[in-house]
Formats: sequence, C-alpha cells, structure tokens
Amino acid sequence: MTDKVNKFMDGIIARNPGEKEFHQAVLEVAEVIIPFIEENPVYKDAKILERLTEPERTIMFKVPWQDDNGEYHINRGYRIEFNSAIGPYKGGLRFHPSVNLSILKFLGFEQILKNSLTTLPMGGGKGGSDFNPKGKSDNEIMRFCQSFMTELYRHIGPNTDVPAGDIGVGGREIGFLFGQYKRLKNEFTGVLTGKGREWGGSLMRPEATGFGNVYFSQEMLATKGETFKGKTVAVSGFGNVAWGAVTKANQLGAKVVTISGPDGYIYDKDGISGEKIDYMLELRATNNDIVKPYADEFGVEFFPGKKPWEQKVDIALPCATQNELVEEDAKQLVANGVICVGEGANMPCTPEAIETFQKAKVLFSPGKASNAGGVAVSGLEMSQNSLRYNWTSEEVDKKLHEIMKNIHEACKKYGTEADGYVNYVKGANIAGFVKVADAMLAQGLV
Ligand code: NDP
Ligand code: 2IT
Repeated sequence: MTDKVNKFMDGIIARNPGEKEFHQAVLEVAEVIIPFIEENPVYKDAKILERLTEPERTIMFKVPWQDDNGEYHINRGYRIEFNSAIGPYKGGLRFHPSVNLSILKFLGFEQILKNSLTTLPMGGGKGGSDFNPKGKSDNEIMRFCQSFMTELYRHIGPNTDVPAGDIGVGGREIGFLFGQYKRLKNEFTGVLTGKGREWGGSLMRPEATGFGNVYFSQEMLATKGETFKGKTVAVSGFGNVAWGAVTKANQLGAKVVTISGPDGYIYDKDGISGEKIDYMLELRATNNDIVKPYADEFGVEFFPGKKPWEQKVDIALPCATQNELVEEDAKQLVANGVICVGEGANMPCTPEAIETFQKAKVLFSPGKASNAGGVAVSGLEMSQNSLRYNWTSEEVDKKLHEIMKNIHEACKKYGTEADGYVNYVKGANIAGFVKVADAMLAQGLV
C-alpha cells in the first residue's frame, strides 16, 4: 500500500512543485483513501482521487491599494475554486503575509471534505491575499478590501462561490467586502457569510468554530466517560476560533490556562474567564499581533517565543495556524498526561505529532472534523439568506450542536479500529470522501 501512496504522491509533487503544505494535506488523505478505494474499485476506476486533487479553477489577481500616506502597494489575491460536486464553492478568505498558492490549495482541499462532513450542500474553496493587516488603519483595511473585491466579484455569487472569513478576515472585513460587492452588482444576496447580524448574518457565526470544536471534543471525551468539567485546557491563538473555544470550555466548567500569539504565550493559573475572555476580543481588534498585553493587564506570566504545549494540561485545543504543534510538543503533552486534542485551526499538528498522539491512544480529531462548526453555521447563514429569515441564537446553536454530534458519529463509523480506538483522521477522511465521490460519479466526467 505504501508503494501506491508514494506513486500517487510522486504525481502530486511533480504537478504541484514546491507546494509543501498542499502535499502534506493530500498525503494525509491519500494514506487513508488509497486503501479504501482498493476495496471500492468503482472510485479507483473513475480516478476520483486524481480528479479530487486538481482544483476546478484557480484565480490569481492583482490587488493595488493606497495607504494613508498616499504610498502605493501591490498585493496578490487568490481564489481556489476546488470542487463543486455537492454545492457552490464555499470557504474562507485569509489575509496574512504568509499566504501563497500552496497554503490556499491545502486549505481549499481540506475544505471539500470538511464541508461534506457538515451534511450541508457546500463545495470546497478558499482564497485570500498576502496582505498584512498588522498595524493597518480601518481606512487602509477598507481600501484594500474594496480593491480585492473589485476583481473577485466577477468570480463569485450566492449560487457559484460564497467566501467567508479566516485568519485576518473577520466581521469588519466581511462588511467592507460585502459593501463593495453590492455596489458592483447592485444585488443584495448572501454572497458572503459571516455578515453582521443586522444585514443578513447568522447569529452564532462568530462563536461557531470554537463552540463546534468544544462540542466535538465533548463527544470524544464522552467515549471515555469523561467531560470538560474540572479539566485544565491549553488553547493556542487568540483570534476568533480561540475566543469561541475558551468561551465554551468555560461554560462547560473547564479551566483554560493559556492563549498564545506569534510573540509567545500567557499562562493564567486562575483560568481565562469572565472579563478576561472579553479582553481577548480587544487584543485581536488592536491588529498588533501580540498576546503579551494580556499578561500586563492581568498580572500573569508571559513566556516569550514559547508555545503553550509545554504546560501540563488534560485537553489541548490548537486554534492558531498550520503546523504550530510539532512532534516534540506532542511528546511533551503525552508525557504530561493529555487525554484529548481537538484541532480548532486547520492542520495545526504536523504528521509526526498526529502519529505521536495516535500511538499513545490519545483522543485526537483533525480540523476538518472538529472545526467544521464554522462553515456549518456559514451554511446555515446561506439557508437563512435564501429563506429571507433569521433563526434565534438558540435555534442555530442547537443545529450546530447536532451537526457536530453527527460528524463525530460519522468519524466513529468509518474510523473505529479493531481494538476499539477511534482513528478520527481515518473516519473523517473516508466519511467526507464518500459523499463527494458519489456525487462526482453521478455527474459524469467532472
Ligand atoms: P484570527 O485571525 O482571528 O486569529 C488567528 C490566530 O492565529 C491569531 O492569534 C494569529 O496571530 C495566529 N496566527 C496566524 N498566523 C500565524 C502564524 N503564521 N504564526 C503564528 N501565529 C499565527 O483567525 P481565526 O481564529 O479565524 O483562525 C484560526 C485558525 O482556525 C486558522 O487555522 C483558520 O484556518 C482556522 N479556522 C477558522 C475558521 C473561522 O470560522 N474563522 C473556521 C475553521 C477553521 P497573528 O494574526 O498575530 O499572526
Ligand atoms: O476554514 C474554515 O472552515 C473557515 N475559515 C470557515 C469557512 C466558511 O465558509 O465559513
């Protein structure tokens, strides 16, 4: 089997040279799906995996804009329309200086299977720019978003491609992007999700990814008769996903002791709760990319240049970015007795880290399963926009909770191994794949 995977990956690497994050995301899927299609030759004969790993369309464009001092800047914009077998392309936009084709292709590819797992009718896509929001004024952000949408608008639409937020793109940016789309098209449609609640946004969308991650981890813990109550939790990042995860973990009676930024992490032995959670929002809104001010504000310890995984915790929720938790970190967490790791970010754990958790039989969920709550509520926002109606927070939260439970069940169905251990990576990939593959088969050579 390893030979078959290697041969397949040789083809991927040759056709997509230098795209290491994309290779990493495809390898994780290929290791699971190639043995599966050997047993289900209908997918093999139709070359579904080969077709699935080639984006339907890749758009790259120039984004010129002017800063507050009148200086000109040129950034690059992208939208990867990866797969539309089960619905319009759907996925976030990332604004971060590290953005390149490889990162967006890895995210777009993951999004296909994630969206399939939600059970909602959404294809996979991702986009963004190498624009750095750090230190930019509101006006600069607005001008950038307007320029970005001035090109993107011709490629998207409520039945074609529906972007949303991701790193560096939150409610404010979605507002500027939506405003420009509306001016260009003279249409008020659900072309973006993550909109403000007054103008078509779904309640609970800001909370959805972090809440969903905790709901999923709650299901994993329940398989061992455990709960969040009284557990110590390490969270990384301090953005949208981290904020939602900290909030829900608190509600379930856990104590969250860390959050982190590119500058290091803070350790709050009393737990990040109450007004300290609200402070996370302030920190994010400053656009300064640092978590240290939390330590100054609340008089707790700050560990510059370090990651939270060196602390002894029961549960780890990586919510910052890809490859932020490496093998050494995983070994440290395991040595300290971690029982559950729920990925809130996309691909935050390296393959070696995942293997370390799985070997130690730690409950481990891949982002495409446990962070699917964000895009799931985006899907519910699309439904509400089509209905021209709004559900209450309670209604949306209930649906989100149900969806996360269903994803957990699907992972268990396809991922339970002979000894009873649930391999959630295997389960998520197969469960997500089958629906998309069947749709592709039904639609002919697409
Ligand atoms: P935010 O921009 O709100 O926060 C991102 C956090 O990660 C910040 O703390 C950010 O700090 C940090 N970060 C980003 N890039 C890097 C980097 N290269 N090195 C170190 N730290 C970094 O984004 P989100 O919370 O929305 O996204 C976090 C993760 O969750 C991402 O992997 C995203 O793809 C994933 N995700 C998001 C969803 C959503 O609905 N928003 C849904 C599903 C997954 P800084 O900006 O200072 O670098
Ligand atoms: O990675 C993700 O799932 C997101 N950033 C959310 C995508 C969406 O369309 O809500």
